[in-house]
Amino acid sequence: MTVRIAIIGAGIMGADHARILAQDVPGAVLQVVCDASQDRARAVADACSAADVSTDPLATISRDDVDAVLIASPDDTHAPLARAAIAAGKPVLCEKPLSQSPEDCLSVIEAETAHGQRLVQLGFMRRFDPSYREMKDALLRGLIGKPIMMHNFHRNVEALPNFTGKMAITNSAPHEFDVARFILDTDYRAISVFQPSAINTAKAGAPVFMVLETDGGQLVNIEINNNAAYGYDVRGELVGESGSVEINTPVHTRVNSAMTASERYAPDWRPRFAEAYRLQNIAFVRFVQTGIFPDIASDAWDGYCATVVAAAGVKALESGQRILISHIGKPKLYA
Ligand code: ISE
Repeated sequence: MTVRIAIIGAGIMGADHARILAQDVPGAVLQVVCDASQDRARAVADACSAADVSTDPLATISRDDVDAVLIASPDDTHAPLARAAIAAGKPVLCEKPLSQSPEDCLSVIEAETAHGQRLVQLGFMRRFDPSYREMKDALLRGLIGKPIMMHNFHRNVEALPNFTGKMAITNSAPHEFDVARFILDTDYRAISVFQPSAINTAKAGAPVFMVLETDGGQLVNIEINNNAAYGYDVRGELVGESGSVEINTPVHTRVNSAMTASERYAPDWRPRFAEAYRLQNIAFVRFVQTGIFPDIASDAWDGYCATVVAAAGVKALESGQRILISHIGKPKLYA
């Protein structure tokens, strides 16, 4: 079955998803590109041979020639558009975060529960990244013993002018909240947040350092530094009682010259996680074709859990206190 997909949002991620679907995902057809700017929608549609463009997301979602929806519009539109897709009974791959408000995430969960079936696959693509997959696999095979700590570093080249410490927690860190929770198979019980005092406060994107305590008794630390200057760099190490697993950045070459060996960094997350996005989008199309939710993908419940942690993290940053994390019981649909 060919899956006709509408992409809502033709910005950085919408354009990237359009390219991936058009080039790398057998069985997917790019049916509509929808964006508030008709010109932007047209540019992406032309580059990826989409059949049509639109500026109306709700009308796009309900079209008869659209089987599934990919949401890559601004963060605050994710939950309302996901609810619209659920109301239309259409599977949706929604970029992270599901919402920055736990209540708004719950409204998506309620809509899905009323529908009786999971339709929302959330774009926490790191679960599909081969390095994190191997980390989880090594843990499950007992190669490192009982897990006790996980270290995470997440660095961007330069923060956008509006990027705040709060956004580091609500926009960047949810990737780590989700992937560490996925690898350790646990929820979190508390979060503490620190910022170095030796920072240039006039510059957007101040670094944030978080320590999370899990229900499984592990410590998870996360450095978010959106002004790392030298490249996009994501590192991680899972430490167990008898070993550890570090993730490696995939690089194809090392240049040896003038007594020096050098490797390139990606300028942003798209090349670093290209394989993860590709595998995630293939899994989504298979989900639409078979009705079987991909076993490793994040769902609306996972989106809610990440947002609950982010909300607690913001409180911890603002208050300087360790904040306890709690959420509602897991609805049956997500068990
Ligand atoms: C951005 O919003 C993303 O989602 C990227 O995956 C992440 O690496 C980046 O730090 C975020 O700001």
